[in-house]
Amino acid sequence: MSELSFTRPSPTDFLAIDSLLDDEEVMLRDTVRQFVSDRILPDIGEWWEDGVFPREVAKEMAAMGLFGMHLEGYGCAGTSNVAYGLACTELEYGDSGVRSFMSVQGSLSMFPIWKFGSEEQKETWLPQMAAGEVIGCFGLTEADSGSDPSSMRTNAKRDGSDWILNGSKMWITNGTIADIAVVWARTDEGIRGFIVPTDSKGFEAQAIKHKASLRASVTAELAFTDVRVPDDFVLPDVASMRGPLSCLNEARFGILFGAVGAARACYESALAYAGERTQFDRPIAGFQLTQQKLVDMMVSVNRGMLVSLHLGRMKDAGTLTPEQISFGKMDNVRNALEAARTARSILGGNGITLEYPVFRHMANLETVYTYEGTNEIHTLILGNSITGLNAFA
Ligand code: TGC
Ligand code: FAD
Repeated sequence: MSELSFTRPSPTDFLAIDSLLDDEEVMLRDTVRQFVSDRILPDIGEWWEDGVFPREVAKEMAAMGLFGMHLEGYGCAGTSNVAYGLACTELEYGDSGVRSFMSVQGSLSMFPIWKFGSEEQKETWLPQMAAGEVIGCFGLTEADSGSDPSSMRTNAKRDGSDWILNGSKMWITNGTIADIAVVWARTDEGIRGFIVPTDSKGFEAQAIKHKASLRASVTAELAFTDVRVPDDFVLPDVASMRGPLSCLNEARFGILFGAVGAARACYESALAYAGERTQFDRPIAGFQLTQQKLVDMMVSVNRGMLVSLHLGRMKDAGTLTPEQISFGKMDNVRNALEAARTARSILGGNGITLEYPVFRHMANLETVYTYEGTNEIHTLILGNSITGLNAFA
């Protein structure tokens, strides 16, 4: 009788998901992982506490080709969607704010220009944005229009060959450090996208202070008072909510991968802590209740990664639908938040400090749960999809 022998699965890649990646994907993943280990993890606790994200780190991300990496041409790296997703996972292992920076630059600011812009707009802006020389932000949400952005009040009216923009936007990532804002506004022709240089007369950005989440990321309120925008700064190829919602598909896709990174960081931190921390003369990892928590987290991280990879392969094949992106965003983020809370409990009192990454991730994930479509909105998108009944209003 032949003897069967099995290698014990890795606690940090239990289902051997690495084996589903090709060499190029592994290389990219490892490069970003190293960057996070060298440049983010040593200082992120301090940045988070101080409420800053250093611009030079963004420059380094640009030099690695991360901005607009899944877009073709115009100085962009043109990687696969899976590669983009894996980069998000690694960056968010560091901090959701770091991944946010990449999402906003690549998926929310560069993508609309790449998808809906004129040839001249693409050539003007995209190479500089890929290089990190121009930083963008994305203005969709308003104080009174969050989950329902189609109720926006920001508006633009034609004035000769220019447009006059009035209104305000709320919760805008990178708003105070951006060089351009892609602003979505109501016009007589529908919802249009405006590329607004942030030094335009009448443009104001004010940082939102006292955040208890996503602190290593700038969030701002934008105000537009008779901002004059030339017609050739308006995105020509879309005039409806399809414009901003298409950008959200891209960013939500990055988030569904990213959230798994945050969950993995929490799981690994709790696993290491539980192995070292002794109570009642034994490591707390030896208690059944702790093992249950560790196993739940491990399963959740592996399942989240499998879902992400599957959706990534579908996106690369051109078959992924917005509703399927909602599936991943909704489920991976809520599971990551649950994992972070569980990890926090394993760390006991230490779990509430910034000495460990867990509380920071847990607080960040409250934002991730809310932005890019709240958990409830994605639930309703899925409900609509499977029943054919719209329950939004
Ligand atoms: P609806 O009437 O269904 O459709 C209006 C038009 O849009 C098209 N469409 C889409 N196109 C592309 N992708 C999608 N996912 C689309 N969903 C709808 C649709 O075909 C139609 O096109 P057309 O040309 O026929 O006019 O849309 P609605 O206005 O009723 O919206 C429905 C709803 C609630 C799902 C939508 O408003 C929504 O997703 N709300 C959530 C808002 C949200 O996610 N905001 C995020 C703001 S940005 C942000 O949070 C950045 S965080 C920073 C970071 O990522 O780090
Ligand atoms: P609301 O829409 O007021 O929702 C409040 C609650 O009501 C939620 O639980 C929601 O799910 C629920 N709700 C609403 N409608 C329904 C419904 N029909 N059925 C059931 N429940 C419902 N936006 C940008 O445009 N650009 C950015 O760069 C950006 N960055 C952000 C960064 C941070 C740190 C944060 C916190 C937000 C950011 N946002 C950005 C805004 C974000 O997208 C919104 O906060 C989000 O869409 C929710 O809108 P709201 O906060 O107005 O909440």
